[in-house]
Amino acid sequence: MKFDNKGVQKFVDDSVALCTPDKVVLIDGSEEQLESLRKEAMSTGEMIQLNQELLPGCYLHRTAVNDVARVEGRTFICTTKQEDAGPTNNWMQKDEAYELLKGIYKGAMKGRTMYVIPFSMGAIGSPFSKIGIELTDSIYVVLNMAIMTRVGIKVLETLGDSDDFVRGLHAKADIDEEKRYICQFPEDNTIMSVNSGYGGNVLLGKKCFALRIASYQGRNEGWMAEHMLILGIEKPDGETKYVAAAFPSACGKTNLAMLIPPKEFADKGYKVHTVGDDIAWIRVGKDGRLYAINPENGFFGVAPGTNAKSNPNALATTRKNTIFTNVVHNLENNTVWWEGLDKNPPKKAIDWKGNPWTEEDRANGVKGAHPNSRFTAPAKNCPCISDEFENPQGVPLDAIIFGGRRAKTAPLVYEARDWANGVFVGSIMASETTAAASGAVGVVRRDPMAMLPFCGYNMGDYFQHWLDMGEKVSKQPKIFNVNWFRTDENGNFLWPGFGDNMRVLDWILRRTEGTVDAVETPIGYVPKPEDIDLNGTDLTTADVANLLTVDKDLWREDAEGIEAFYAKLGDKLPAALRKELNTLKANLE
Ligand code: GTP
Ligand code: SPV
Ligand code: MN
Repeated sequence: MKFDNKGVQKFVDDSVALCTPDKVVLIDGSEEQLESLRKEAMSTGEMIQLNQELLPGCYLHRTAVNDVARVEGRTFICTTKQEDAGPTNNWMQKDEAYELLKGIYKGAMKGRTMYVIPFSMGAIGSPFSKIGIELTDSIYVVLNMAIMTRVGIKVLETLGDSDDFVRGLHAKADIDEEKRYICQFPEDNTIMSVNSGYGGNVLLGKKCFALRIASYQGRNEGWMAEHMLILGIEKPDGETKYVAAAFPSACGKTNLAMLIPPKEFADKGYKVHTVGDDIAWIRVGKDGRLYAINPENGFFGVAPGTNAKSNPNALATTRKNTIFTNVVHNLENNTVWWEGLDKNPPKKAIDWKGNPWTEEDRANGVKGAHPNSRFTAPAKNCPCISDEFENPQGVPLDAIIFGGRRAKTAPLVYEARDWANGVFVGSIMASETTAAASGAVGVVRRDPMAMLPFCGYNMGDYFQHWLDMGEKVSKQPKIFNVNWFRTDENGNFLWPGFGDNMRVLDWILRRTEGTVDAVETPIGYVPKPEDIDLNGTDLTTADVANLLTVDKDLWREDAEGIEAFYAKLGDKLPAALRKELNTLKANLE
């Protein structure tokens, strides 16, 4: 295969020589080519075509049972020096990693086709955008990348003869867990992923490029790549304010990004516009404010729990041209189902493992869909997609919100005192683990800025970069922390969440406008309970007061955890954050 771009030519030639595919096919971005690939995937059973009347353009795919989530233990940052990956990443010396991987990729595509996917993260040609080339032997990956990113010839034309592109090589190989590696080489703009066929491990534009490689690029080039949704909130006066929010995996980004305001807010004229649900690239604009784009072109969302009440916009987004992964196949009408979709699980069904899902299974509480089952849906399907979605300059941010899944310690919402304190608040985030990554679920761990699994360099340097970015902007967004997941002694959520989160966003916006007061606590500012609009809920001001308590004993315990985490960063820990921790401790005395 011939390319005008010398760098692309060499990358493809070297990879072909290593993986020895039978055929090489360039993905040109045309609907005809994608359609023929869908047909091929149907003929081999890789994808199942769903009911085309009810779900036009929709397909179902099942991954291997041992391959259903990101694998953090097998994800590596490969650099020359270990210090550059830092204490929070798995590290491999980069030359050793190349050697090891060469052995695994050797001949891995024999008898298979290698697809060459030119893709753009961000609108093609935007000054915010970056280009990648993913080579893969999976049609499922090609079809997902065609939804999640902008793919095709146009991308190659935009790249021209530039060498500024990310090289991604993915081979399914034998889906062998023992030989599964997700390796990022930030110094070489290179990603190598092998022995997996699942989402975040193989859609290389997403976590591998848009966060791990891009966070490193952003530090060198003076911008930020963050695990954040981007949301526009239109107020009754017609003005739209934008916020970005970082929550760990499966902690509510897609849901918040597509929020439908409660009736009382909608009646007043509030509307929500989705810009992104997972990743934000943030730069300083000409006016000195921070601007964010969503580099993706689709949503790779968690299916379970998505329903007409919790997230009608997400559900509507998945009604056409969507790929479902590891959900229940409803054989009654050839559609899909998952836990939390409705109260009528199909009687005739196949579970995510590909086995009949019987009455008995259901009675025994055997789940039909994998807890990390997902939909891949085009952003343009979303009923509330923002008019600014394609804006090459991005949207200006008024607030940055951090948040996690904390049963106790964190209050419903609090506001940082200033930028440095806000960086501290992000750096001390902790959250219960979820099914989005393999391993135990429900264990509290430190997940700074929701970037623990995604920061492509030393976390201490990353914190310093956050502090430095604050210095570069003329109008800093205010920084907040939210927690939708506080529970009572029986484990029930105390806050209704979902659409009702608008009530907290409303307070956040009013704080950015300086039109509402707050109460100072040892950790920052919390609302006066009566300032959270409860109109239309059965909550009382006392309930909100309870959600806003800052328990000094719990926070003292947390401060110990922060201390231990900070200790790991050694002398990479910025002095400003050490000072913030000392202030917190003093405030808790
Ligand atoms: P990734 O795609 O993995 O990055 O996840 P995400 O952060 O986009 O999470 P998502 O919005 O898909 O939500 C994950 C889970 O959290 C789902 O089971 C939701 O039902 C649940 N969830 C989301 N928002 C809320 C909320 O406000 N309250 C409660 N109790 N649960 C929520
Ligand atoms: C996450 O885990 O944060 C996701 C899904 O958004 S994945 O693409 O698998 O990373
Ligand atoms: Mn995510």
